Amino acid sequence: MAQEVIAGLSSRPKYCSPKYLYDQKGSELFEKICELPEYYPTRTEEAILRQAMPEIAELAGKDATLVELGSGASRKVRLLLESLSVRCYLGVDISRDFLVSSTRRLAADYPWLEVHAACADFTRGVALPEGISPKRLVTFFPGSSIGNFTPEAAERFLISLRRCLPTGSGLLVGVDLLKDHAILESAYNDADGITAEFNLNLLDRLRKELGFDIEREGFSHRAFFNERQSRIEMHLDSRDFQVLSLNTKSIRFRKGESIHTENSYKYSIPGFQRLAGRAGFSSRRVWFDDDGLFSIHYLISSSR
Ligand code: AVJ
Repeated sequence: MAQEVIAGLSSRPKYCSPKYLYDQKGSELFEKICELPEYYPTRTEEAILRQAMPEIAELAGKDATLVELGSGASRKVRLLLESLSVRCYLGVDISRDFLVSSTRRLAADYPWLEVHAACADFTRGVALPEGISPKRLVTFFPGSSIGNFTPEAAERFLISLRRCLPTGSGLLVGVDLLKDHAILESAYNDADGITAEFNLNLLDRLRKELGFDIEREGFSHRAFFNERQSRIEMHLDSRDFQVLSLNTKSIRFRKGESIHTENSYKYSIPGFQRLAGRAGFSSRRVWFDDDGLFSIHYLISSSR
């Protein structure tokens, strides 16, 4: 983490991978974001899932193994576990304690289910742990987390995922849709400032875990829609000129210079289908809400 963060802060423009937003506090703040009135993705995805469940169950078939990427609080997956006849579940998340407590809860609530947890950074690639039977596999990648990747990286990620799945495996992926910019921007600039907290929490983490002399008071949250790139960008803007030090390293900030902490790409339905197609996944079915806010795709991995 230290190496990656220092490399990002030493480049121009400065950036930090969004995966570092998810320490225990960050994961908790993200759960709060999901309940905000402005943050439509979570509740919209959940409503679409509920409606689509009979069709999803049919596509997934019986006795499937369900792998969830970025499982977090493992809330949405309960819908799947209750409606599909899943035999085995694997939750994958970078936030260790959070992962352990949420998969423990799943195991307690569903005694018939075989539950596995893998604390892993899946952005580095995916491999199934031993003991996971690869027959009838469905991967669940909810929340439009795929939007954190650039389209090129999303394509590479899907290719690496496809390579470790048996041909014909299902991928159920939530994808946030392009829409009115005001709706998008308010989802990342909520009135209660929870998203700002979530973003600024990264600085606390750098101070506590890596020993940076960095204070959240020196920065402010900024999020906006970049139309040309079709993405929400989240930044931490330096309020003033400042120099941060870590051991022998020093990192200078101009006033207003930012750390780019997250991208959240927004797609059209055909745009995402084309991307998945280039990675060797063919579209079986896509569901979306009446307002066209969010989409869920059921894709099948092909053999090439
Ligand atoms: C978890 C990556 C899907 O991009 O909307 C929410 C993270 N960042 N508010 C998103 C997030 C700020 C979220 N993802």
